[in-house]
Parts: sequence; C-alpha cells; structure tokens
Amino acid sequence: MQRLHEELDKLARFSSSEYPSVTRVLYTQNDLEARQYFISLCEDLNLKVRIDPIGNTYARWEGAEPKLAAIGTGSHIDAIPLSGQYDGTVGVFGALEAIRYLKSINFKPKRSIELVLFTAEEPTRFAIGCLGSRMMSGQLKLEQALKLKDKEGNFLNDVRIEAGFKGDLNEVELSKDYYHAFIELHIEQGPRLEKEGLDIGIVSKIAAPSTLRVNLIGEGGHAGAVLMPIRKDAGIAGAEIMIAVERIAKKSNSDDTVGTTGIFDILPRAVNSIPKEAYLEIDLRDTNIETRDKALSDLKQEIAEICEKRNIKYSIEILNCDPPAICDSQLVNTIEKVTNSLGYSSKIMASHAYHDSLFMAQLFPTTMIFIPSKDGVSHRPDEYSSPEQIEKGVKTLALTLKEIDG
Ligand code: HGY
Ligand code: MN
Ligand code: MN
Ligand code: MN
Repeated sequence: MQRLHEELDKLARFSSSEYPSVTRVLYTQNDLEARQYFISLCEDLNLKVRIDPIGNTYARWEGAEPKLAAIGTGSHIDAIPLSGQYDGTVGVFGALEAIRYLKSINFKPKRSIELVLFTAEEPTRFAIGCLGSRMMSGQLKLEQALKLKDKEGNFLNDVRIEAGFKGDLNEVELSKDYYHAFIELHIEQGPRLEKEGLDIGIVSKIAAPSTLRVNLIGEGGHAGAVLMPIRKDAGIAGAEIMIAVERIAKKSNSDDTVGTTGIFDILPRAVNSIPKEAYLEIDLRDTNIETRDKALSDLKQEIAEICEKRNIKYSIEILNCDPPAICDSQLVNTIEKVTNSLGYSSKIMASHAYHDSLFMAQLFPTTMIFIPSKDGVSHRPDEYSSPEQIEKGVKTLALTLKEIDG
C-alpha cells in the first residue's frame, strides 16, 4: 500500500501552511486543488464521480445490482489551521486504497460502494462543523445555510458558487434509503488505542457537540485614566468566562465532558486601551446529552452572572447543539469479526471527537473504524499514525465492505 502513503504525503502539501503542518480551509485554492487531486485518483480507478451543490463529492464503484442501496464510506480532507495530515484524509484516501485492494482480490460487489468526500467537516470557515453531512442528513435547512457567513462577511452561498459548486442546495439532502450502511475510517485523535496497545477501535457512539458564540461589550477607555473601580472591561469578563468553561467541564460527573474556548478575541487590541469588546467561540461536549445540556445551561447562567457583576452587555448564539450518535450494533459486531479474522486486536469505544458519521447515523446504520494516534495527538502538525496502523485500518474497512455486501 506504498501508493497510499505517497498520496497522503502529496495531499499534505495542498496547504496554506508549511509542511508538516496542514491548513486546508473550505473553498480556498488549496482545498479546491486537493479535491481535484482526489477526483483524478477516483477517475484512475474508473469510479463514477458526482459533486453536489455544496461540494460533497461522491465516487461510486458500480455494483452488479446497481438498484440496491449502496454501501457508503468516506470522511473529509479539510484541515483546521496548523493541524496534521491524517485527520479525515485517512478515511478518504484509505477508502480509495480499500477499493483498490478489493479490486486486486477480484471482489465484485453486488451493492455499489460509494466513497464520499464530505465538504467542510471542520468549523473553521463558517463556524459550524460537518456542514456537508448536516445538509445531507437534513439537519441543516436551506434557510439556515443561506444565513451562514465567514469572518470576512462572505455568505456561504456566494462563496460556494464562486468556488464552482453550482446547483440547488435543496438537492444536497439524501433520502433515508440512499445507503444500506455507512462506515468511516478515521484516526482516534486520542490516546486510548495506543495506551492499550490495540490495533483497531470500533465506535459504538459519537459525542454530542455544541458550539457557542459569545459577544461581550464593555466601555473600554484609557488604560491610565480610567481607575479600576469604574471599569467595564470586556476582556476580563471574557477571561472569567473562559475559566468558567474549564471549571464547569471539570466539575461534571462525567469524564467525557469537555469544554474549550478555542477563539478569544478582544478589541481594540491596544496595550493602553481597556478592552471594549470580546468575542469567544466555545466548544462544549459530552457523550451523554443530558450531561452536555446541563453543562451548557450552567455556562449560560455563569455568563449572565459574570456580565451582570461587571456591567457588560452580552449576547450568546448557539451555533450547533447536536445529539450524540449511537452506532449500529450489527455493524460493530461485523467489524469485530473482521478484526478477529485478520488477527488484529480491537476494542469497542466511544468517539470523543465528532465526525460526519454523527450525521450519517441520523439516516443510515453507521459506525466508524479507528486507528491509533501517536501520543493521542491530533489537530497539531505532529499528528501521526504509522503506515502499518493505517494499513490495518484500510484492510479492516475493505473486508467489512465485502462482508456487508449482502
Ligand atoms: O472537532 C472535532 O471533533 C472534529 O475533529 N472536527
Ligand atoms: Mn478534525
Ligand atoms: Mn476528522
Ligand atoms: Mn471529525
């Protein structure tokens, strides 16, 4: 499978940051070039390629009975700033390799096998993750999608058309019988498989993510002349909120509750000017929806109290607040059998990261195959899975696709 590793290394260079970091943001030049590279490899394999109006790209290996619902697999190739080269890409290029492998053992599928490159799994440009799969599952409606703007104020609809993706956005949604099953190969992005010396993770559930946008408005003013007791400092209020996010996540009775303030901007950003405005984007998750929602309501309560105490005006926008996904137990068992037949060690586990499978699971029987992440690292340039680990994931995916082609 040497070819796969060369392709992943070549793909990593379609980036607006220096290798080994990867930055590949939705509809930017390097995203479009990476997509073209992927499509050229699909065409080399005689897969039938179709691109939907938001850029979800489908590459189909026609089965002997094309009228039967296809089996879907795939992931994403967009990458957040200064991240790594394996998040998502292993599930796209690894699935391509799985198809090559099945062709090499002369497997002839009854059901078509369709490889999906999902548009914008990462929230980087339009602040909402899984944009493509949300629309495929009908979770993101047209009127909501048309309101999405990036930080420069460009509307999603304008940007996608400018990037060459035409057509009616209503056509993105898939019917419930479109796929027979969906399986995503992905790096674990955490430490468990490596720590337990296991080859494969089989995903039983996918965490429930939520994202909040908080705008804070204070009074600002001169850093010398405005004395401490009368200040309305939006920056400090933001800092208190950031600490509250950590405290609420830590005090939860579940280890799976995680809270992160990944974006925290203050204005006017002058050393001798009291921050007048602050802007935070907060990510709050748990594998259990009640626990996540409790953390969310605690946080909203604390934001109100902090702003009340500091005389800060505030607004909270919930960008997404999704249920967890429960994966299909039959698929999970099938993958367990496949790993046993291959002599790979495996465990059934929850995914703390979200994935496009979170939305595929709303429509079809779905699960995921994880491979280990070195030191549990992801969303960093030193993100790494070895060629052997990737190959075990590809083999497991290939034989699972073959196994469920019933
Ligand atoms: O944030 C996530 O869980 C995913 O990697 N986008
Ligand atoms: Mn990611
Ligand atoms: Mn990913
Ligand atoms: Mn993901």
